[in-house]
Amino acid sequence: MKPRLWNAALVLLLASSGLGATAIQVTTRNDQFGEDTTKCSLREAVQAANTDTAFGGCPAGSATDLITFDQFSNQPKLTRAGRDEDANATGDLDVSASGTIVFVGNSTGGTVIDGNGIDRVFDLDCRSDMNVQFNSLTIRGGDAGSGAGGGIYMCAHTASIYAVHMTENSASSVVHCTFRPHRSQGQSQSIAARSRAIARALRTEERSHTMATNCSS
Ligand SMILES: [Ca+2]
Ligand SMILES: [Ca+2]
Repeated sequence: MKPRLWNAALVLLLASSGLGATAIQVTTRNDQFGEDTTKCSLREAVQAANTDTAFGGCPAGSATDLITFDQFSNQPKLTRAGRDEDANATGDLDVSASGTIVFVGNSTGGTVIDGNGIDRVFDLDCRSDMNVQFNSLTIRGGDAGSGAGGGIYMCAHTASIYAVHMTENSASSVVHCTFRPHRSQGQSQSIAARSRAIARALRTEERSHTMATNCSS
């Protein structure tokens, strides 16, 4: 995927925030939560962004957070079992930060976030003051169980996906999306969107389509 696509979106989003972004770099693929303060895991990065407090080796977040991945963290795998938990300690990654949080991978092949079948991968809280964006990464292996959104459950004020590959995600409850450029309707087990969330997946598991928009449960 050409980086300028998500770069342009990122610049627009950060410019609209009116604030400088705090960079939080993930430095391990291990699913840590408070241990090993020499390494910052993806779950710990989300926690630092949620709380605007340094956590587990990650720097404190701020109103606008930019979560990036170094060369040692390109395949984060969730291993902390425990569904139906919204404190970000187990199962899915619970994003609940006020303000803006942007996940920026290195490429769809280079940054692969694996749900490992223990839960969905990302759960975006129903906050009216939260905006979330995913860029240039892959989300795979999420399993929402009886719920919806095996890859991402979106209930943030706005949520956008640019140059993201969703694959091997499963959910018992599917949602309907409009796929572009063919403007056809289809179902997605990867994405469930509510509120004003907009899903723009440039590559999805629905192979005949390139973008998924206006998903609704
Ligand atoms: Ca750590
Ligand atoms: Ca969770």
